[in-house]
Amino acid sequence: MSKQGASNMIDGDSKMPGDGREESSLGSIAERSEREVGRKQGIVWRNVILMALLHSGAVYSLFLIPKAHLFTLIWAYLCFLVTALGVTAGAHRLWSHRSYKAKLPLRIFLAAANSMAFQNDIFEWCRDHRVHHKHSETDADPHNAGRGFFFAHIGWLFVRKHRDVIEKGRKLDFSDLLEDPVVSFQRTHYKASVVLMCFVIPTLVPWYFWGESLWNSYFLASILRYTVSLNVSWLVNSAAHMYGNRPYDKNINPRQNTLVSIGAIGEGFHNYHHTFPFDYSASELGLKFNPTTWFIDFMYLLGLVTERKHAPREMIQARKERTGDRSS
Ligand code: ST9
Ligand code: ZN
Ligand code: ZN
Repeated sequence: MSKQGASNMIDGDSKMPGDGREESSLGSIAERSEREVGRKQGIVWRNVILMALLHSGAVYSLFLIPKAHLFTLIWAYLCFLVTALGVTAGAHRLWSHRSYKAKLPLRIFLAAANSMAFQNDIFEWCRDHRVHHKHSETDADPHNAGRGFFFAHIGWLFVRKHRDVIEKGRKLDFSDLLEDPVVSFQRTHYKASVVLMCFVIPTLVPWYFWGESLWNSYFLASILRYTVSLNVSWLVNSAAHMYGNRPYDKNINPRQNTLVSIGAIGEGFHNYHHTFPFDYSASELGLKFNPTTWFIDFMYLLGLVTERKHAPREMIQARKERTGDRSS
């Protein structure tokens, strides 16, 4: 593919000269070229190559499934669930949104689970996520869905960040994050923790406990599990910003997407989440399939969670009537 073709795919810009959609005023032409200058972000080939290798490894892993021990498959799924909780209950609902409080042992578990997810350290993940909420669907949004499905899904990891992401991000306060010693420790020891949690432990357990080959356990519990968990997370940025209804706010892009919610253990109710980001359940309580909420509620019963925030029913109803698309 030509360089221009590749960068169009990442930009999601399908306008063609002479297609009758040219800008009509000098002002908008100037604005557009300003935007394009900001978007000229060279492709980071290292990331493209690593992601291509990872995804090829994941496709190869599929052929190992019939040859693997049943316990290895169950283990790979358990690792997927822990990985997912490290992102949903950890980086997302606890550290990005502060939607509940967690005691030290739970924070340590969530940080270890987050290293298993290998999605950047908690500080960096939350920094990008807070900028995403504050500036959704603009150039300051790290995975701006306005630039198309591919960019929002994976393309944003293949280019340097738009300068607006960094400029606008610098104006936000992240001091609470590094004040948490667990977040700070994970950032300092991030590489070692990823090697251990994302690759070594998932691979060694099946080999040690039920004699699985190191080859099978590496490809199934590390490579395949990691690749699936990345894509499921990215679907929240891509599919759940494009497909689904908007019962809470029809003026924003994020949508309710049931399929994404099933994969992402309760994180696909994205119209609700962007409308009430402080809500620890990221969905209306009681109505939805939301394993992350069940986990947080269980930790609450164990005394490891306090101060779960939830939007009151009347507030939700009033908002639905005022800005919802009346779909449910
Ligand atoms: C990955 C992340 O996959 C996935 C996120 C998914 C999010 C989903 C959200 C949905 C919510 C619900 C959760 C559902 C989950 C379901 C789970 C189910 C399983 N503000 O970044 P740099 C500054 S990662 C302020 O290098 P470049 C800062 O000074 C995958 N400032 O920019 C920074 O320096 P430092 C694995 C900011 O050079 C400096 O700029 N990882 C901000 O443009 C440079 O930052 C990879 O593939 C900000 N927001 O490079 C690696 N940002 O950090 C990917 C930056 O030292 N990353 N600054 O303070 C990279 O290689 C690079 O970041 C890059 C951009 C090439 C993309
Ligand atoms: Zn969020
Ligand atoms: Zn979003």
